[in-house]
Amino acid sequence: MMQLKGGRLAGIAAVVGVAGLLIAGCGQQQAAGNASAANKPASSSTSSTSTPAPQTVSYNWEVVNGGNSQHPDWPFFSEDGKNPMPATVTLPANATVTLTIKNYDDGGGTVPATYAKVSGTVGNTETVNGTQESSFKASGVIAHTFTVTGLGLNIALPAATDQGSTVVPSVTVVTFKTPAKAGTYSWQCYQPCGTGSDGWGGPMVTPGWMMGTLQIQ
Ligand SMILES: [Cu+2]
Repeated sequence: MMQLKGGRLAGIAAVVGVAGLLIAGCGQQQAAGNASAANKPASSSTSSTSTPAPQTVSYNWEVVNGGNSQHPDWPFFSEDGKNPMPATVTLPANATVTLTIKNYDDGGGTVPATYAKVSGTVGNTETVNGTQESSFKASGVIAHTFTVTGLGLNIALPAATDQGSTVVPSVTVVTFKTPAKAGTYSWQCYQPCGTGSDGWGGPMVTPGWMMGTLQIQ
């Protein structure tokens, strides 16, 4: 489990109150959480009964269009612009998250209509290159999506543009609220950008690349 690059220390503080059960084995120590954990029955399997204080956090992600030595031809979501995301991405619970995603992939594909609409964000909108958007054409525009079905969250990432030999990334900014309670969700890109005849292989099925786990804690 990794804390996202750019996250604030407050994100770690938000873990206070989450039972030690959840974070045992993740290599994190949350001494302040011991008091509430001690009051739980030993057999408790719930991860949290308290709501952390609200907070505001922001992160910068990228979608990189290949070039990773592991799989040079696969696009991937990234925190550092070089490596895929961790298999499990962690966001604080009860937080207002502003996410900025620079997409360097210039290939727009086709998505089911559902994923051409922005959902689950504040106002069901996102800002792309400074312009507020709520939906896109389903074909030829969207290069990738960051979709968390369990949260109703769909962020569509329009293709980058080529200007001569320079790729100008699309810059998408969204704000959304995370659930008040801890939980585990799946995220997936729904533009078939992977390998195989249907585009659903390779990065589309490899955690951290075009899909993975989202942990709210
Ligand atoms: Cu994708």
